[in-house]
Amino acid sequence: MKIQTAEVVVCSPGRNFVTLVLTTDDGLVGVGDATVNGRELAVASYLRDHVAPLLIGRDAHAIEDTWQYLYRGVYWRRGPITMAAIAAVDTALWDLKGQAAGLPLYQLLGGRSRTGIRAYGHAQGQSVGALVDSVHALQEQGFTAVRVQVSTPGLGPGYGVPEQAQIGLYEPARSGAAPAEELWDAGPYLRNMPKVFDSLRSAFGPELSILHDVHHRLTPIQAARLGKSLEEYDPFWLEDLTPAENQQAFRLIRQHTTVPLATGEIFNTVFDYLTLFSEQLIDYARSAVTHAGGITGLKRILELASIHQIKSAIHGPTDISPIGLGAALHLDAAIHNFGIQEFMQHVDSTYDVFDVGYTFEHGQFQPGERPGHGVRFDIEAAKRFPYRQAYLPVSRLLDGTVHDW
Ligand code: GCO
Ligand code: MG
Repeated sequence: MKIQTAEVVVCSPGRNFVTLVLTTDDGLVGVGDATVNGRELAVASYLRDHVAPLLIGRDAHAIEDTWQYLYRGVYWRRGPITMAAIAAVDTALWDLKGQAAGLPLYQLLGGRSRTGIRAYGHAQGQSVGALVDSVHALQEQGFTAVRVQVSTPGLGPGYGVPEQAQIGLYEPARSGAAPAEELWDAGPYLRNMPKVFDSLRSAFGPELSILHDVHHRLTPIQAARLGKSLEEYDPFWLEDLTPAENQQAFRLIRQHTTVPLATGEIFNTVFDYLTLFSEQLIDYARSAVTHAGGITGLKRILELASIHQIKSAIHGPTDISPIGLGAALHLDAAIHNFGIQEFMQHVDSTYDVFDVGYTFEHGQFQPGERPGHGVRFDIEAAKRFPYRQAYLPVSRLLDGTVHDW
């Protein structure tokens, strides 16, 4: 089975996505996701100009060799753009292998290890009241785990909360010639969050799994303080408490709190986790198929995580395309150390282009039984949704200093 064509499509059904479409000499079509939010054109060029020409004529079954060829052969290894490009190729090749075998991808990854894939949804609000309503709305959809994000008084809507006072989708990237700018001040945030969690536990009791994403904004000692202050409310996890490229920073947090910790959505190779794993500094690894070198790359990370009893929590925002989510669900179904799957729901127009084989019901996903990863890409429909320049916001402190968003 030889690769015959390799096409890169940037489209915007609801938001920007980068999709790689591979066809083979026996008429199969495999697709992969390479979406890097705010840098879509960079990864599209990497794929179109430097990778696609090298794929033509290669054996589509040689997944590991292709992965190593693209990882070691480029010399300038690692990084979000390189690893997203490799991810798209890898995911498309696993999709082709499943189709050639007539099997859903999870069967090639070891078969099912669980009956369903538990997901968490995104709840948000500009006030605690609006946040409570948002959690109720998710519970009605069957979610038993919710991520909660709320505005900090005096700091505007803030991360994870739509500008409009509405219960609905929060799309972080905003179209325009330059990034939007948001304010951050740790003081009011650290004083506000224990009150928010107290209200949530009063409203929903002890059973609901409550997750919160700090989004890289605290110093290590501020992170330790937040963890300690929320411990009595039993969070399912606190995510991205502090920038994790300094993996050792988590040692300080662990000294002060037993709250479970999640990080890694912006990581793209196993090397980003080595200290965090070996010293038990986190409990959930957040990398996605789309950003960590595909099924092959993420499987390697999660196998190492399993040695340290660290679980998966594959990143699943709207800027992971349905292809990236669909591929993740097959890993979720097969690996032993599954933790939870993020499900930030795509808007309807996204499904005009991506035909998914997975289902979501009663708070759980099923990967579907279609051969391959089961997500199909309508290249003609994609043309109706041209790319729109969009950036993730930039965060600044009250004195104007750039901060982590
Ligand atoms: C999450 C992430 C997202 C990111 C987004 C950036 O936990 O889902 O933090 O909300 O902000 O994926 O593109
Ligand atoms: Mg996050």
